[in-house]
Amino acid sequence: MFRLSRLLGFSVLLVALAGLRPSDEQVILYSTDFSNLAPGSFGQPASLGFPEYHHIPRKFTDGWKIVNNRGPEEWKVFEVDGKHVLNYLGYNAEAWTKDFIYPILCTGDPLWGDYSVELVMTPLSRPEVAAPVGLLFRYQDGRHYYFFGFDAESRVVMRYRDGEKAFRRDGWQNLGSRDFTVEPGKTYRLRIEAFGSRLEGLVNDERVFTVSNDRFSGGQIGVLACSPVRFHSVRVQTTPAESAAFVARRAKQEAGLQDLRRRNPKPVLWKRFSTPGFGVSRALRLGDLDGDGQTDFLFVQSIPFFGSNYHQVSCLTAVSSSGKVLWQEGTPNPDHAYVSYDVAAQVHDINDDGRAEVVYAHDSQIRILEGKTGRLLAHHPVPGSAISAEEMSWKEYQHYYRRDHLPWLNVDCIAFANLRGAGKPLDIIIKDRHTRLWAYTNDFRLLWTRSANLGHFPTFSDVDGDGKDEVFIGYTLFDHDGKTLWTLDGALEEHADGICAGNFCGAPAGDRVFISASDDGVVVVDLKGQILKHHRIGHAQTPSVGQFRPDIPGLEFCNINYWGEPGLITLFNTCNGEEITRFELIHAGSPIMPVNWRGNGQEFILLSTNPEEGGMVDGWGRRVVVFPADGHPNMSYLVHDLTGDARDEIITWSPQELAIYTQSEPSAGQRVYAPKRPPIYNESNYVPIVSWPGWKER
Ligand SMILES: [Ca+2]
Ligand SMILES: [Ca+2]
Ligand SMILES: [Ca+2]
Ligand SMILES: [Ca+2]
Repeated sequence: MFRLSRLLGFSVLLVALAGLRPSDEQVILYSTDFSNLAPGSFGQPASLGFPEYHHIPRKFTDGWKIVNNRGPEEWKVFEVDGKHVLNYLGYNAEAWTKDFIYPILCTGDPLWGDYSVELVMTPLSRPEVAAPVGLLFRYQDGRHYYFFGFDAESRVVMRYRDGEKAFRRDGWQNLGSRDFTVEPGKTYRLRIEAFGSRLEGLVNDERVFTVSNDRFSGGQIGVLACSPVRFHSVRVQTTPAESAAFVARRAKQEAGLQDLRRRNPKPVLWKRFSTPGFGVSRALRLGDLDGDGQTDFLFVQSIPFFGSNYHQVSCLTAVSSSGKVLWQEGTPNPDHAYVSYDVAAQVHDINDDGRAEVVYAHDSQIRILEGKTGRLLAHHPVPGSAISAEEMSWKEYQHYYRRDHLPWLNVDCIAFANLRGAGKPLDIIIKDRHTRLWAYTNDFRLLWTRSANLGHFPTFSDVDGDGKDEVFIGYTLFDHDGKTLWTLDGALEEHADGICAGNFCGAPAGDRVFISASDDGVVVVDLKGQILKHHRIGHAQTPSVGQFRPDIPGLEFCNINYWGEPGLITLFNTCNGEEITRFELIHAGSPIMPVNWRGNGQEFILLSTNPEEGGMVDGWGRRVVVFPADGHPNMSYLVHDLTGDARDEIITWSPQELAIYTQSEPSAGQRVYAPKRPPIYNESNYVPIVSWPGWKER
């Protein structure tokens, strides 16, 4: 999004355009010939780290944003005859992207309304293998926009996209299509005039479509490329009246945003310490390791293998609440800071003696260390890795390597539940990636093991009220004894990235299961496993539930997309399962976390702690809290109340250091919002964060 200063600084050029409308003076909203881009890779990541749960900045792209994260490396800038051109040099033919995810760049302002766009481009692909290339206008997000350009089979088309029709099938709605011989290597000038509902498309000044459509009334512009193409220049223009109206809209929005920000506490630094050599990416655990009542930190380094889909823990470093190293197990190495999977390590009182242990998988063992000292208390063998004959779900995940390539289980994650009815979470679930789970007692007697399409991390809830937790994982609900209560493995296609259950609405019989189901979208299920709603919103990733919209009954389910259109956030009403709103502020899909920042009952959504791209967003998609540009680490982040006032602190770190932000002022009022969160002993890069309502009297 452009900043206001930049917006007001744009050169208001008035040009009389021959052939458009004789008397129309035009204002240039945006113009580029790509000369500001350096030849070479376009928009590549600027640092190490897996963007699924980290903030990874990209190198300078002159205001252009890469919407899609399948194949962004195929965008390249070349210098040809002294001029810079932007090329897309991939084929969008892979199973993961074909026909439902498109390589897209966008730029401009969401508040742009009526305008014309001119794109000069040279298709490069042979006609028989060509795929869509062209321009986007009135872009809303990575799944909603108009397209005008060349399609396969020598056609010029105008259409709009409305999400997805069915599993991995795009939601194109055709507005116009006609034969057009596209010569590879020849340069074409595509022009769109979008004024009100009248949409006109021209190729080389020839008007090919004039249609009336009002699906989207304004938005950014972009380019779309599914086969090799070269872009030379882009220009966006509008009338002086529309330009003035846009500037007024922008100023009004900015003033409103500044007002909202003024009403919120500012993030102020509370603690900051360095983590020399032992620091991590998103492989941090919280817990009171030394038993002094304050929350401490466990940094987990690991060495990846099998294409970074598996890993071995290499170093644990326990650090006190004040930043002092308590103990270390293994050899620290900054090269081992990065993860691209879950982390099989937790802090939990597994032996029920009132003191925390560290429970982690290492090689062929589960090891239990004393939290205060790191002393080895116990170790237990992990299960063998053999795949049984009736086990089928591993076939879904062959790209992760079969677990039986090793003789023992490479443990994906560890979670604690109350399966036996002890009244405490003294039972253990471990799993592979992602087809079998094992349930153990806290002295590692096997309770049961099952296979299903598991996805990532389990959540637990005693939904039948017998004092024993049921296990929600993947598309399946297991009873406490491992009995399958229901499964949607046959009904859905892909895998669950996050599942959570409960009465989020608060109404009688309001229990629901919400699944962020990767390419299956968001699925709303009742407690008997009946699908009530199915929203095909793209690759649905780690969700959260919180009080993001106090004006709407119940809590809101908040999903962020990752693969495909990362950063697209959609809110759902947990009472009726319907979509409330969606917004795409950034093109990164890190887990979104509810933040009890004000303590007044309204929660915000943490995007990241990056000063420019991050911040906290309210349930209307407004960035209402921003972080200071003070050089703080902002690769990874967690939300947790550390000061004891019920409002959340933001823990933010990089492999080099860790910082904690708290509010600039105390909360007002007789009581403070004090939501109940998932237990910190069940931390995961895939755990849905359900923020249950609660209040604390002062
Ligand atoms: Ca402590
Ligand atoms: Ca203990
Ligand atoms: Ca139960
Ligand atoms: Ca606090």
